[in-house]
Amino acid sequence: MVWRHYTAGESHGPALLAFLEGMPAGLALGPADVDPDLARRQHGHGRGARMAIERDHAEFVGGVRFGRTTGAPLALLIKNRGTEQISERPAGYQPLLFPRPGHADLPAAIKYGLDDVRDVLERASARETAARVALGACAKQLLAEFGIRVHSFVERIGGVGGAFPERVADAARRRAERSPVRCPDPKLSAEMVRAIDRAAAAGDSLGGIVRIDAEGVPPGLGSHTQWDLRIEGRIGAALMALPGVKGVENGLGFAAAARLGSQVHDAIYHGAGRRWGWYRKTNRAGGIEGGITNGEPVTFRVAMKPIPTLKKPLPSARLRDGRAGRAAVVRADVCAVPALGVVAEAALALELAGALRERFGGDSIREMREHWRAFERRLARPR
Ligand code: EPS
Repeated sequence: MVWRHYTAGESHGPALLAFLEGMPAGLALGPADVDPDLARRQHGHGRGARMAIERDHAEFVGGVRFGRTTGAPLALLIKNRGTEQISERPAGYQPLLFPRPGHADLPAAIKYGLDDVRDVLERASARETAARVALGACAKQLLAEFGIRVHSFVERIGGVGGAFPERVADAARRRAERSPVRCPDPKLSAEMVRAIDRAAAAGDSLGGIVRIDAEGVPPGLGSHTQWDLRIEGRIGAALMALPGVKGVENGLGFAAAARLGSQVHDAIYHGAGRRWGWYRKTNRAGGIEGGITNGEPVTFRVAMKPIPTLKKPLPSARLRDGRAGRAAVVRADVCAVPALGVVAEAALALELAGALRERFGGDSIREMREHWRAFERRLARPR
């Protein structure tokens, strides 16, 4: 079974491109399923002036006919509005000479032998995440066919954060969607907005923590039998690979290390009225045990570092000759944590949808449903 995706395109080039192979035939899919997530990614207090320029829209260039997938690779195109000429150097072009600490600027310039930071930032820019969000929205459509929903919210921005319950109510999720920082707690939201404003006024930037959950995930995705089949490893790798991410936790995560086993593991129950029969009253494992989903919500937390572009820049050294100076200052966001939640949803959705394809196979939605129903029948049978 093939399930792979990749993206191409630069931040200020003509467009971003996104490809996904492995989608079954017969799934209803179109821009109306993708554009709302593209818009959610663009929102959030702390974004820079670029977000007022872009109106992201996904054009389906391949894989869909008359509103349904055909089984062919999906190809999506998102046009950039904030473009620059890339075929020829325009008159008055200013290269960026001083790399920003914390950005890909220096390591990539060393690696590729470049002396203009713009050659790096064009592809390192988190603009690329628009393409991944578009693919994630397609994956979410597939998951939705099987009752699986993916959500996110912001737990912390800089020094402002709170503790949130293992199971989050739908009302809290709706509040997060209305919050300018995607946080379900209105008081914390207001404090986060103020913290972002303070950082902006000081010429600084802020990171934070987002929580992502998938509900309705069946037991049995991933496998304990091989390291690269373990589902938390696959999801964890996808989340760690998002721009700015420095830490990922599943369930209790690092906090589990300080507790006794009896305070960490989720006691097992079985009841006829339950969706999968088996269930837990707590979900400290974050829905995964032994590299396999256990039927509880899959939960992750993702930590993002502050944006590397600082209006009051840190010391740096010129790429060409190492001359001391200050890091480049360009238009940028002060905080992109609210957007990270939407991007992390996409990464989780893509990994879960891939694991779902592996588990239930089939070349069409109809075949996948037949396999899913056989699995449900097996779980429903008393042992
Ligand atoms: C980014 C810098 C800013 C952000 C950009 C990520 O863009 P610009 O350099 O054009 O002002 O707005 O994010 C996006 C364009 C986006 O769509 O998220 C960076 O350097 O990473």
